[in-house]
Amino acid sequence: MFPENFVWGASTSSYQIEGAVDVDGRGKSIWDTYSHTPGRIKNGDTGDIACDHYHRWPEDVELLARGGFTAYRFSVAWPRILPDGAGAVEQRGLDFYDRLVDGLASRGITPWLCLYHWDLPQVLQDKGGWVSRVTAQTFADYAAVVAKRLGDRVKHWATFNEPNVHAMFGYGDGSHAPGVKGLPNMLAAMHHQNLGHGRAVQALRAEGTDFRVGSIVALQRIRPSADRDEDRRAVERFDAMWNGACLDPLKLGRYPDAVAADFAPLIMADDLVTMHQPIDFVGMNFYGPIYAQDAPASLFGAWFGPRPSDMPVTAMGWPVDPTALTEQLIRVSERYDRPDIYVTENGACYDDTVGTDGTVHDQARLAYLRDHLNAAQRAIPAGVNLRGYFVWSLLDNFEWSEGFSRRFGIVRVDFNTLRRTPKASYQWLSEFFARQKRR
Ligand code: IFM
Repeated sequence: MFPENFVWGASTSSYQIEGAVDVDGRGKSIWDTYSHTPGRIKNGDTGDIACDHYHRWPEDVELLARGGFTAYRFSVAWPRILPDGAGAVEQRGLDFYDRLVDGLASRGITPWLCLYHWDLPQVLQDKGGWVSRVTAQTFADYAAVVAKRLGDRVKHWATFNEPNVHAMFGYGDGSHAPGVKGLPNMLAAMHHQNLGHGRAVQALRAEGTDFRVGSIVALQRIRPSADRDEDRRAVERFDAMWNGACLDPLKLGRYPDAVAADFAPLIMADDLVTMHQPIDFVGMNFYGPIYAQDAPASLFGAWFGPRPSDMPVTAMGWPVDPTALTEQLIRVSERYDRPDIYVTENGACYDDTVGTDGTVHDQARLAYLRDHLNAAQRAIPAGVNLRGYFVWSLLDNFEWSEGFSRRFGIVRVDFNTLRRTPKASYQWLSEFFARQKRR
């Protein structure tokens, strides 16, 4: 059993589900530009319609309520609120999230608002995006706008979702929007998001003394691809860049030793002090262990290597090993002196098959969730202050460069009709939540 008051949530993100990209004055984001660039996304998919959550949100809130979820993490699309990135506020964009927050409250579901899940206004990218220092302050100003409007009802705030992944793939290897490449760009994008986090925390605190504020980072267990000294050294660098670079400055006020020299030229005056604001929780997105190998010619000298050949994988090719979740929770807890931790994303992509009666018996996903919940639970007696678990994701959605070809949802979305059908994993989770609440 999990502790009483444990938070049972589901996570989504704006560009992956909302659609309605030209509605109510929304500006363009980097993902609009990227997905409309031929050859970038599998099958030429875009988020133009996605799950049409912008119009169908009442149905989605109903799914959360029926599933027994006590919390819902969504992200706000910055270009809906500030179509020009800064300056004039689009009230209709705020109205949408206002309705959503009220809808959640009416069903007793706590909103967890994430300010940034990768959909930067394109106009800001045109000025350098996260490679530019200026974006950090522009982000904090945006945070204040959202908090002023929703802060009377939203008390749980995350500044970023996976700034590490966004920087690595969006500004490092170019496989995500905005498609920028190169180590200097990646490092700048990490540093400026860290700075944006610090300034946004200050802005949020000024708006609400009762806010619970944190950041969400993809935190995976990193293991060597092979039993070689080179790969063990690669693990140290990969771990520092992947797990440490967007969390050590926030929690410890410094960059990890293994990458400190890389960031040194970017650090100005009181940057590290600004990044190191007290925060109330660490959000940990976990999918599976990463096997790293020495790769001198790669982006930062260490990269993804082969996994053990007998290790099961999801349809993304990601290794499945729940013990890595327990280990990583303990590691994060110990490194940062036992903060409150929420698993803010965990889930699995499998190629679902639809039965003749329309049902989806996603046994592999169900087993993945069951085993990872067990693994998360095992971290608690080891001293981890684990406070909640959010499944990724409520709905099948736009899986970035994979488009709609990859499904992570516990609810199936037919992307022709937009019909939602809860899968067996949804049913199982809702029964699991009910058992947890009954005692
Ligand atoms: O879909 C993504 C999400 O946007 C961020 N974390 C990982 C998920 C699965 O790839």
